[in-house]
Parts: sequence; C-alpha cells; structure tokens
Amino acid sequence: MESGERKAKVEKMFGFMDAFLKNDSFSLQKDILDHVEYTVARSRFIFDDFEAYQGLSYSVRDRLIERWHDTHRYFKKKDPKRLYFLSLEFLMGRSLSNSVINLGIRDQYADALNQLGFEFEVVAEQEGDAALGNGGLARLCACQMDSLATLDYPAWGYGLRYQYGLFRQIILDGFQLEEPDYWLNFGNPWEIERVHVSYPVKFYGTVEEEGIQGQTIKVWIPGETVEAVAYDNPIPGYGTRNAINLRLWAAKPSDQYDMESYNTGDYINAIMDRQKAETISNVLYPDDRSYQGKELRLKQHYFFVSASLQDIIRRFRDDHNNFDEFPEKVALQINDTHPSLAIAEVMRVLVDEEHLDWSRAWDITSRVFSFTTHTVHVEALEKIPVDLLGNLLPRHLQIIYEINYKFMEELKSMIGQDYDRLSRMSIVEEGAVKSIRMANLSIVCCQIVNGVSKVHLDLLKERVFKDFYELWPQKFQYKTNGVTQRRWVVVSNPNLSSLISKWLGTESWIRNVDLLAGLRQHVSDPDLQREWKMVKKVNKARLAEYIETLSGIKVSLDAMFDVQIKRIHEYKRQLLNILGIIHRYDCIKNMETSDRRKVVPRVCIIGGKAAPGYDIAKKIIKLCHVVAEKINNDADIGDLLKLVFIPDYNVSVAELVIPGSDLSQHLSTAGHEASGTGSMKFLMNGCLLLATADGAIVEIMEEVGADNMFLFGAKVNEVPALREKGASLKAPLQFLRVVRMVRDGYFGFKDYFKSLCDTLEDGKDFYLLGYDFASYLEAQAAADRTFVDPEKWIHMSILSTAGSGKFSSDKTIEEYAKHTWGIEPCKCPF
Ligand code: T68
Repeated sequence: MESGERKAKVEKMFGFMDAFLKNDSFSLQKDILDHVEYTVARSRFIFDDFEAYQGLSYSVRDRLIERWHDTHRYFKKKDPKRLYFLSLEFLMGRSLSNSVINLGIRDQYADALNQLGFEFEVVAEQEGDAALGNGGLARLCACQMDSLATLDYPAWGYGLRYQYGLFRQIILDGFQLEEPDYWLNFGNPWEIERVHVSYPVKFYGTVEEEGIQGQTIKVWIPGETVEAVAYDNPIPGYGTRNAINLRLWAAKPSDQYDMESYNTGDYINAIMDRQKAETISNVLYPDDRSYQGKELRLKQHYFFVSASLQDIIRRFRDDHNNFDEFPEKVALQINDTHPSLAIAEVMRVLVDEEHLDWSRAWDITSRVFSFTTHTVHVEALEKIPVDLLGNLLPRHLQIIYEINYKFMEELKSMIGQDYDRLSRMSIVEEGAVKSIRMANLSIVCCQIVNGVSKVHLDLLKERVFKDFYELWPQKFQYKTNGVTQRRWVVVSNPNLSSLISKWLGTESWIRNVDLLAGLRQHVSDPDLQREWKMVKKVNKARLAEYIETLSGIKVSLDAMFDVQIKRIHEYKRQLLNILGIIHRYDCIKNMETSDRRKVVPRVCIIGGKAAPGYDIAKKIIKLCHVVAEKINNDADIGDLLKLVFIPDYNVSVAELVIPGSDLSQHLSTAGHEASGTGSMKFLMNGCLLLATADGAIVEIMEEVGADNMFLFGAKVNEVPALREKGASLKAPLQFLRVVRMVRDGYFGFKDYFKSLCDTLEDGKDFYLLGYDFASYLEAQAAADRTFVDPEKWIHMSILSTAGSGKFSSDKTIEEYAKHTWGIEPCKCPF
C-alpha cells in the first residue's frame, strides 16, 4: 500500500485527533498500566515504585515520540538550515521530571499516579542519571539542547552512547574508589534503538592512488569496519510542540569482515574478535583535564564523527545534490576540539568521494564549521601523535598535512619568514613526539572561534591563541555560557518556581527569562521576603534529611549551608576551602566559651569527583574526610561547624543540593576557569556567591552588583606577576599555621598528606592559595556578618535570582543562532 493511501485509511478509521494520545487522568492511568503489563511485563495489579517509574516513563516516551515525529516531518517539509551539534559528552541526568514539565503534563501525571496509589516524587527518584560526560562542558550541552528545543531551532545533537558513563564515586575510609557506572543495567526508557539507522565506520588500512578520467584520486582501503547504530533520545521543548533529537551512536560488529574471520575455522575466536568492536563506545574517559594520545580515544572520536557525518550527508542528499548548497543548509558545531576530526572527514568525503577540487571543498568546509573552546590551559589542548593518527586514519593524516601545507604557505606570504611564529601556528607540532594540534586545525578551518565568557575570550586573545588572534581578529568571539532555568529552577526547585510566578504574575519567565528582573521591584516587600525565606527553609530541610541519611550527621537548619560542588581540581581550590574550614575550627577552639555565642554556625558541604589518575585531587578528598571526622566529633564544636562530603556528586545530587544552599563557593585561581556554570545555577536559586573574579563571575558581578556577592582574591591580570615573584611571595601566618597542622599530622595521615602540603610551599604554590588566603578569610567574615542580618541576606538573595536572566542557556543559544550558526526557528504549527 502506498503511504498516502495508508494515511487516508488510518485517518478515516481513527479520525485525525484520535491519533494523538490523550492526557486526561483516566487515559494516563490506563497508559501507565498498559505499559506495566505489556512493556515491563509485570502484573497491572502488583508492581513496585521502580516498575511504576518504568510504566510511567514509557507512557511519557509515547507522547514525546508523537511530538518528535511531527517536528521532524515539519523540518523535512520546510527544509531550513539545520544545526548539528557535535559533542563527545552530554550530561543529561534524569529525564522524567524534565520531560513531563516540558510537555506541560506534570500535574496530570502526578494526579494519575496518585489515583494508582503512587507518589510522583517517589517514583521520579527511581530514575538513575544518564552521566555520559565529565563535568561543565557536558552539562552545558544538555542545557543547550533544552534551549534549542524550547526556542524551536531545527537542531540535532550527536554524541556517543557509552555503556559505562562517568564512574560512580565510592568513599571508603575517606578515600575515593571508582566503580563502573553500567547505567543501562535497568534499561533506558528514554531512548529508541534504530536498528535500521546504521553506518559502517572504517579504520586502519592504506591509501592508494587510482587514475579516474585522467585525474589521480586517492583511495583509502580500510583494514577494519565497525558498524555504528543510532539510539535516538527525544528532547522536548517547553511551551512548544517541538521535540528535537539527540542521536547517540553505539558500536556493533560489522558484517563486512565476517566471512574472512569465520573462514579461518576458529569460530569462537572469530566471535571474540567481533565482540571487540563493541568496545569502541563502551567507556567514557573520566579525565576532564588532559588529552592522552590513546588509540581507543581516537577511535571513539572518529567513530562518532564518521557516523554523524554519514547521517548528516544522507539527510542533506535527500533534498539536495549540489554540495555548494551545503553551507546554506548545514551548520556543524564542534564542541571543544574532540570532534575536530570532522574537518578532515568532510574534506575527505568532498575530495575523495564527491571528487570536488581541493579549493572548492575547502571553501565549503570552512563555511560549515564553527568551534567553541572550553579551556584556558594551553597544555590541555588536544594533540594527536602523528604515528597514531597515520596508522588509524592514514588518509586523514594526509589531508591534515595538506591543509597545513596550504596554511603555512598562506601564512608565509602574510608574515614572512618568522619561523618561530610559523612553528607555533603550524597544525603539525615537531618535537620528540610529532603531533597534530587539533585546536590549530579547528581555528584554521572555522570562520568563528568562540570562547565561553568575556574573560575567556580575553585570555584566548592574549595568551592561548594570541598568534591566531593577531592574524584573524574577526574570527574570535565569545558567547556567555548559560544554564536552563527549566531544569535548574522549575524541575529542581518547584517551590521557588511557584513563588517567582506568583510575584511576577506570570509563568512566562520560564521561556522569557528577562522577566526575572521584575523581582527587583518587590525586593523590599516583607511578604516576598518572608515567603522567600520559607522556601529556602523547606529546601534546607530536604537537604538536611539527605545529609543525615547519607552520613548520620544531624545539621541545624539555622546554620549557614555553605556549598562547594564541582569536579575536584587544584585550580578550583577545594583545598583553599578546607584550609579555611580548619582555620575556622582552630579559631573556635581557641576562643573563650563566651565568645562562641557570636560564631555564625555553618554546615560546610563539599562534593565532587577526582579523575581516577589524579593523585593530588584524591588527596584533597581524603583531607576533607579526616578534617570532617575531627570537627564533627568534637563535642566542643557542636552545631557551630560541621563538614560534610557528599559522595558521588552528579546532576541529580546537584538538583537537591543547590536549592538548599545559602552560600556557594567558586574559588578558581583567577584566569583558570573558562566560565564555570555551577555559579549560574546557584545564582538562579537565590544563593549568594563567594567567588574570585574569574570566568563567568565577572559577568555575574556586572548583572547583580559586586555588593550582592562576596568577592576576593587576585585578579586575572595580577596572577602572572604574582607567580613571577615566586618564593618571595610570603603567605600569611594564619595560612602557614593551618598548613602546618595538616603537615604535622593533627588530622592523621601525616605521610600521605606530605605531597599535598608540598604544593603549598613558598615558590611552589602555583595556584596562589597562600596569597589569596587572607582575602578569602575576609570574604568569609563578610558572609558571616551578612548572614546574621537575615533581612539583608534575603534582599541579596532575591537580587541574585533577579539578576540571573543573562545566564540562561536560552540567551546563549539565541546568540549562537544569530552570530555563529545562521539558523532560524522552525516551529511545528500544531
Ligand atoms: C569546562 N570544561 C570548563 N571540560 O572548565 C568550565 N575536558 O569553565 C566551563 O564552564 C565549561 O567547560 C563549559 O564551557 C570541561 O568541563 C571537560 O569536561 C573535558 C572533558 C574531556 C576532555 C577535556
């Protein structure tokens, strides 16, 4: 039957509107029960919370799929320029609450569950996190997908479906241990396996030359083929019918080399060999600092790039046959350099497969790509050893050499024989290990290179990519990062969300975040202040309960909840926080009992994962535990000070902790944090920030005013000169005293902490903890003084939320759409 004929028949039988699923309480209950019975295969009369979660999720998924189909049909009909967002990492967290809120049917589902004898919150807690990323970069992508869908952009996300997400952090005797995160163990209702959407990805082999029509063509004869299978994850927008797609690739053995291996007669080994193919997409690399030239990692990158581009080109070809139209229809965003092999891959397809001449192919390629970098650390820029690349992807290496040759020629004609500069800018780094500099490749190709904050752009211009900036100043831009208010306020802090809507008289801020500024006019209203305080108290109570369940520690709700949650890094300076806590403890211990009444009680909360091979970061975690052990068990201290380490920090833990925080700390040594998006989540939730003037904080200061924050520390432009001073830069006595306490074994583990303390010695203190310590303590004292004036604190808290609009990912995406990708909204009409 023709599809048009079938459509008419279906419509005649069911009527157009009947085709859509209904959202009244009875229909939802029926759908949940049907899925429990037929999809989960449990009895509809006896099922537990987890099975209710499964039934519920499949029923939500059905509704997502409807919108997702309609959206893609509409995109196909309109054929707008599409954005393809390529990222090796997406940190999506949980999907259920976010989906039902974006679909606008949360209350209906809560009611339906109630009727069935379940509680929405309890059922939602059953979901595990999808943790296919390390930290800020990956979570940023998740926020941006939410904004792309909400703002109706014709966008696709592409990534890898790792079987093992970011490791689970187990704390044993205060030490971090890593456990695999086999997140698919309990199934994943949010994805749709597309067995028919699969592409062969090739590796290794040789490049040969062939003469075709008088021309010499390079032909890559690959040595290994692996199949990439698509798993689709619908991403619903809020307040729109649009639902876009996040397509993640999984590796499967390919049939293409089957016969050869089976013919050897060694059946079992042939199967084992096939199995190896699947390892490509198995594991997420848990290191967010450095790039090692590991073959598996490179294989992951190319596997992802090749499958995504085959898919993108196939879609383009459905309606176009001239590649000159490619840049009008396609924008390819490369998220950090990890997907930058895509540049060489597009060139390979255009030149080797489509037989375009080099300059036409290069013109097209350089008009489709844009690149965002997320680091300020030159040493963190990705480099691939030439030997490794040449072995795995011999044709790509040739193409990169060719791009570099042409670039070097062009550069020489512009700057002459300045060999130092030429060698700094070359895509190929000569040296002990000859390598390809992926950032240089990306800058040479892309017309726009984005930083993620104003400060970051300055650092790119002045330090990281100075030579390139001087050559092509017009390429360099920044887009201030943002986070989605849907996830970080509406989903995670429903009480605050309702309060904001009540005082603004509208829910429109959920799509139009500028409206948050309207809270300013009510900031002094005692009713708002009282209600604001109440919401915080309820959230603190929820967090206190969580802490007690985790650690058995009872914390007082009257204490200031002071939080630092993020990946553990020396530059993020969790150590400064811990040394500050030791100082506070030491002061209380040495106080007259009568003076202790003046101490502002604090609950210090720290959470974060250290990369498995990052020794110093692991020692910081251990130090936090031994200090906590001492303080929390000191009867002298009681409720005046508590220190809690929250294990296995992830997106859903953040959703619980952030709303319950009073103060949040962002302590990076100035010039080290490209942006930092945690601060934005706290800001939206009305937490006050204690921070250095680094990354996004500088722009936050502009929005909420420095008076509404607690700022401290050396400024970005002071840091290099301070470092120059080396050992002559003397740390204050208070600092020396607390470091000595650790060094002398006051908290035990004296030998273990020696190397950690050594990093703080005069002349070795690269991250300037000693230098910043005094001003850090002053900022902490200012926070204490403010906390005892609740009216002032609440005032600052309301102004923080009111000033957070600029840091919505909706804003970031609008900027990218206009100034980088050149895409327009494409809103599905019904
Ligand atoms: C972060 N980068 C920045 N990298 O550190 C942070 N790296 O300042 C910024 O706010 C955020 O990106 C978003 O722009 C990362 O998170 C990684 O996770 C990473 C992962 C693999 C390899 C290197």
